[in-house]
Amino acid sequence: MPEPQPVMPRSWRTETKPHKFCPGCGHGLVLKCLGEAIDELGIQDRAIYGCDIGCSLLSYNFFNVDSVQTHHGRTTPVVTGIKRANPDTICIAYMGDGGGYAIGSQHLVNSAGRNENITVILANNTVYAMTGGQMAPTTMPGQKTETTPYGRETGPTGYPMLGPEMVAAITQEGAYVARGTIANLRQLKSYIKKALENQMNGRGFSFVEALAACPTNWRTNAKETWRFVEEVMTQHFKIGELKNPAAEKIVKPAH
Ligand SMILES: Cc1ncc(C[n+]2csc(CCOP(=O)(O)OP(=O)(O)O)c2C)c(N)n1
Ligand code: SF4
Repeated sequence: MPEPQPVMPRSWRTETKPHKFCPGCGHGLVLKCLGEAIDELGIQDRAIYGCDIGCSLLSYNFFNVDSVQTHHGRTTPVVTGIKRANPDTICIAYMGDGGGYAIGSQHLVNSAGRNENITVILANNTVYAMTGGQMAPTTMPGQKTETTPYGRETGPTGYPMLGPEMVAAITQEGAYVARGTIANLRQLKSYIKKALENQMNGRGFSFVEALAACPTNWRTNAKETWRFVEEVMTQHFKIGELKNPAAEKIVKPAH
């Protein structure tokens, strides 16, 4: 009897699987939620997927949808241009925390400020993973990285960037903003679905940060990886919806 195959989202390209992420990587889980969300909303034929430089680029051929891979930090403006030229498409920009909060932060801020009708999904793994695990804007206080070998000191380097909180503060009415985690995939998928529905309903900017894992650069085993995601990251990054126009109220993240 042939081995039962794992169920993949219909919008994934089966011929490019197994994917190229390291074992235990968070990117694959976030993209599984995105794939299932695309399937359940029935938007595969009009979805456009953009990915950044960083480990997210390994997903350039991940989906069976029109896809584009951009320069580092530039996925948001590329996807904005595609959406403006083709308003009937559903445009998704996928990136890491370095791409969204460091080199591409100006694009995130300005597209959010203009209430562009696109969906940005950002995997926060607390490091610049693809280049070998340097400190990122989201590195946790005390976290050891290639460039903070004694742990991140908040004095000279500040505190981890609170992306969804910033986006919630600068967006107009109509924006959807949430932070989910790979430790709760059902919830993360529901946030991504609501973000896509926000765009489908023409309400404007939608943004989901997903707490993700990089065991390769964290140098953690499976148990340590999950402990870092569930217990350490959530001390600073609160999970929940920050703005949900469908619910017509601002929801405080759960503490
Ligand atoms: C303009 C430019 N600057 C710097 C780099 C080098 N670079 C490639 S990936 C990367 C960091 C990626 O980190 P992040 O965006 O957090 O994604 P991750 O790899 O963690 O998923 C950097 C600095 C580049 N490719 N292009
Ligand atoms: S280096 Fe980290 S983020 Fe990149 S594929 Fe490996 S586990 Fe994932």
